[in-house]
Amino acid sequence: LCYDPGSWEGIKSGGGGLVENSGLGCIAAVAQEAGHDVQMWQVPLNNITEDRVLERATECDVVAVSCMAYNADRAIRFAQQVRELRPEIRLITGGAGPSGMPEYFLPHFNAVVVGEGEQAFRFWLEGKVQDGIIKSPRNMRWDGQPFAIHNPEVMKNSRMCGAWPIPVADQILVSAEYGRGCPNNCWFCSTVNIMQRKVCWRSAESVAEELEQLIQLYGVNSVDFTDPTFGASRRKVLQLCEEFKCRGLDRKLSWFVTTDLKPRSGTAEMFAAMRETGCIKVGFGLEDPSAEARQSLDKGNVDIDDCREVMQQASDADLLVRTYLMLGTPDQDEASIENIKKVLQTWPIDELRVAIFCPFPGTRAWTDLQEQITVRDLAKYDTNCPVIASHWSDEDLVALRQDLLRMFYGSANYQYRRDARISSDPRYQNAYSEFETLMRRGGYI
Ligand code: B12
Ligand code: SF4
Repeated sequence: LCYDPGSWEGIKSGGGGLVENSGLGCIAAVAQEAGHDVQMWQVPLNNITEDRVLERATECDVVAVSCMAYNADRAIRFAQQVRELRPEIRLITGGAGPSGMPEYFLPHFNAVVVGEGEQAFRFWLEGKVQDGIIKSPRNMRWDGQPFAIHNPEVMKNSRMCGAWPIPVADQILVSAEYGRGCPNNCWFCSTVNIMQRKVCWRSAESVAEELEQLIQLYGVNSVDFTDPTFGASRRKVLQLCEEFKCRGLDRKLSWFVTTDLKPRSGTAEMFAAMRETGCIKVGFGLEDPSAEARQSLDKGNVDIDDCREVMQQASDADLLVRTYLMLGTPDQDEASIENIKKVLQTWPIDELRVAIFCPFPGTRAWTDLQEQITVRDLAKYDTNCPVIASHWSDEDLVALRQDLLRMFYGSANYQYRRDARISSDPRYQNAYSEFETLMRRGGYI
């Protein structure tokens, strides 16, 4: 049994989204390929209670749990309950949480995988590696295999807010992976605990084939690529766009990617090709627009004007621009906020996500900030709760985030861009309305 003990709490940051856990799908696929009967559950996306999953778990031989830091204690509680009920069941865990703090999980699981899980899990199932902390070494790296199990019920319930131009209610969303790995090494990021820095790509054909199957089987119409830096290779992106075009997927799918803000030659052409083949939105981790802040976050030596230029290129290609910001980082103060406000009023931004800074276990930020950490309860490590002492009180920081979101969505910049979209394609009207209703319900606007 493969399980993700999700929870709704982690989904509130500035609009939020819900999508299947594709890492869990990769693990499930390994077990299935090895001939095991596999079931996969994700709370709350599967309409199932944790108690019911527990009942099912006790009928299995192996229970594999995927989690982040914020649901680490839920994952551990679940493992403890399984052990109490049937001590002979073998328990294994992996994902962003266990990869950053394997020792924390070890007393409750037979094995804890650090990093990519496919090979490590396969070898563990075959008895080729022993119980304990399994660090995914070089020869256990992902080999670009195109499989991951997708859970139809989870897909039906998946929601990526603001998935324009498809209104949220009509969405059948799936996660997909083209490349794995991130060439950057941001100070606060957990991804570096999981993936290597060299990006390893699947073939464009295998991604397109997988999506074709998912369209046929489940009527999927939107795709969230989980690649940390989708645009790291223009050549690979153009290959994928070409493949989508040849197979007519450009007319069947809307897709969304996240990429970095490094200026690269040919980026404008790459964005144009993406837009032409169904990409609707690109997310950028700006985090903080001040050059000093970006330097201390180790966001790479990219000039802030170049960051704006990359976003402008995406916007010029008619892609919606989603921007991620972080609040409450150690160096931020009032001047930083003024700078952020200026950017929000003038840069080409269509959608904003604001996270409260969180030093995830296992990151450099976690090590460096040990003395500033005020909250040790991991359930709060979901980027909605302040967990370090910052320039603001906790209440003020949360209020500041709300103010920034309200300011942005009430700004002339946002309204102007929104109205321009709707007049260019009336289908945006419904999508914007649904998105704004969700934002209002969440108290973000
Ligand atoms: C897609 C994504 C989402 C999606 C889907 C989340 C999900 N349920 O999977 C959405 C948008 C919903 C989301 C939300 C959140 N996310 Co998110 N997300 C990502 C992202 C960009 C990609 C994850 C992914 O699919 N990767 C591809 C798959 C193949 O890799 P993987 O999941 O790591 O799985 C591999 C290994 O980890 C391992 N593995 C995983 N599970 C298991 C289980 C077993 C048994 C084994 C053996 C191995 C194993 O093997 C897998 C295959 O190699 C990562 C950043 C990143 N690039 O990794 C952040 C990331 C995972 N998210 C993060 C966070 C904090 C969140 C939120 C809490 C808050 C927020 N602001 O977004 C919410 C929580 C929502 C929820 N209820 O789950 C953090 C986690 C940090 C941490 N240490 O806890 C990350 C690392 C980003 C970061 N800030 O550094 N997220
Ligand atoms: S670019 Fe994104 S995924 Fe890569 S290290 Fe930085 S924050 Fe992490």
